[in-house]
Amino acid sequence: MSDPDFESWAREVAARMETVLSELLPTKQTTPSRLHDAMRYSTLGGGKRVRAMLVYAAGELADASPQRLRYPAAAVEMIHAYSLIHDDLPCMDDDVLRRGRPTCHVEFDEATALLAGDALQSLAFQVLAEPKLCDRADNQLKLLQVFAGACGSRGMAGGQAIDLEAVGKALTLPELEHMHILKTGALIRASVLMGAYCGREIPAPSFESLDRYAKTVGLAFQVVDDILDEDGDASTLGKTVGKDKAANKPTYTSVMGLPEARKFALELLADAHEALAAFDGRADRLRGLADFIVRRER
Ligand code: GRG
Repeated sequence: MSDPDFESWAREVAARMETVLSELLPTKQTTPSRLHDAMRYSTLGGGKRVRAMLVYAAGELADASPQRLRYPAAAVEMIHAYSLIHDDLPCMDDDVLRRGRPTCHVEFDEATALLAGDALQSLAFQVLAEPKLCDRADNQLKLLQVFAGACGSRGMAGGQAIDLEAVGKALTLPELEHMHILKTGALIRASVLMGAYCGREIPAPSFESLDRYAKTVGLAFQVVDDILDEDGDASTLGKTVGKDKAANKPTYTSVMGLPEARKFALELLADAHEALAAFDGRADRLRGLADFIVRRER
């Protein structure tokens, strides 16, 4: 069932992100204009902005100001756009459709797409070097550490490497879970933790519960992504469906079957709510996001 309050908040965050990202990205007129055009093309005008929403929702829990939160929210969306550009390249998933439009290398060219991804990554870290992003400088360093870890070989890039190696192989459930936690879960977890680091100090037991929520929704996101790749609608998703099966890639639906994968996603949703049980109404956006992540159709 859709929640009109959550939907209007989600639309508001998406609109805010469009403005923030547009301001932080170099203009098309700035030299080299083709590269900047490609960076803007891949970052603006599309995407659900789930990661930015998680930053804002976790920040809300810690009473962080939206003025501050726009920096990690923009940084995570830049890294996400970078990962999608590279993921779509012929040397990786070789896809032509993303967010309902031609992929970056199709619209521009492979070299430009590669550079656009690289430049988005450095811009993301530049944005996080904003002075006094957190009340305490050591929290800003922790934020950077979590974010860098989530992007690297023990995070998203590592998950992608395992994904590429797994083509045509049968993975066990623990192996599949490990791949998904790195490839998708790490950046989603980092989104939540970065939002929290921007606000007041959260006591360690509560921070651990928040981290449990973050890890759970991170895994749930990819389980649902696997379900939608099997069972979703290409025009709603704005990307090619059935690619994992065609590429003979192990997914939750290939390993567990579609009904079991759906059941697992709902179990993860219950775990995510359980992790937030001790929080008051300030965690309601995070609760709504867990529902959205698991029940989404795109
Ligand atoms: C960028 C550090 C870095 C490394 C590159 C290419 C690559 C290594 C990693 C790819 C990781 C990847 C593409 C994971 C899939 C994540 C995923 C489920 C993407 C879809 O996310 P949505 O549904 O997309 O949030 P929108 O379009 O709504 O933003």
